[in-house]
Amino acid sequence: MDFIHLKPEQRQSFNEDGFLVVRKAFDAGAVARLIDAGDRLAESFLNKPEVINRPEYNHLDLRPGLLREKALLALVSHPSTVSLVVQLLSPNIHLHSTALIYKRPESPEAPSFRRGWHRDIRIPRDLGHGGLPLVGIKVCYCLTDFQEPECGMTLMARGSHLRTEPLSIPKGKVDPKDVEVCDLKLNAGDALLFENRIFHTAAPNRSNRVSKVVIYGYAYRWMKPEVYLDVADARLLEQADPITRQLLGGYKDVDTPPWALQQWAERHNVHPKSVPWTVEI
Ligand SMILES: O=C(O)CCC(=O)C(=O)O
Repeated sequence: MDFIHLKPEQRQSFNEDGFLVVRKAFDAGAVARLIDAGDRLAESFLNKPEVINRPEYNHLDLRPGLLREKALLALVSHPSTVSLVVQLLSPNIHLHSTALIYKRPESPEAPSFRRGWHRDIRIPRDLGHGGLPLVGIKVCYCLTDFQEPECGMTLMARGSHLRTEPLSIPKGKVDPKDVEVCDLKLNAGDALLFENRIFHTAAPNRSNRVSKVVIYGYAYRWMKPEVYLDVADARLLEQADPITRQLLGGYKDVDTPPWALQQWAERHNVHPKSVPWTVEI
């Protein structure tokens, strides 16, 4: 995997906002290959008759089976995004989740479907909202342009990753009042990195085209991947390059060092802080 240096201003913006936009993360050829692959997986969804006033009918959130497509498998170790994830999180990571999210146009009058502000991985259910750890980063790859308001992009509450309480939503409304809600303007080929603690939500697609994204989540290797990723295909692992093998869960236990990304990071002068068990006093 090629090394892409994380700029200090990118780190700062990720730390302050809880998300980071990477412009032109993949080229037009990759966009076309990913759309081909995504459309194949979404074929029955795309061929359903349009029911404009049934928003639930117009959203596809497909989780299993993505890695059977070559273009989607190649994305697992995509340099311009995964390099940054390693520098923001750690070399000790693996793929934690996959999703193909397509949204067909919805009626502007229909109530907002799946508007549900949340933090990822359900950690606050156990630990509460205070002092939450950063344990995972999702990469949202845009396969279509997102230039209009409410055209299907996931909404981000800027800076809410550091919030120590639930979001406050005024009665009868769907969005919080005291945080900046970002409906980001992105192009096909751009990627949006966002961390597990940031409050975010699905948003409607009120445009006249189908919106398309692929979202891959990466997390520390001691975090159990989503159940549909559990059984890594042996043949797939055998054929994969060492970094992809690590990301697909190729090391059986967490005591095995994350050799592939650790060596890659060292080669590129990325040295995660060392945390000893004991210190001499
Ligand atoms: O469908 C969406 O835009 C929301 C995706 C989301 O909430 C997630 O990936 O955690």
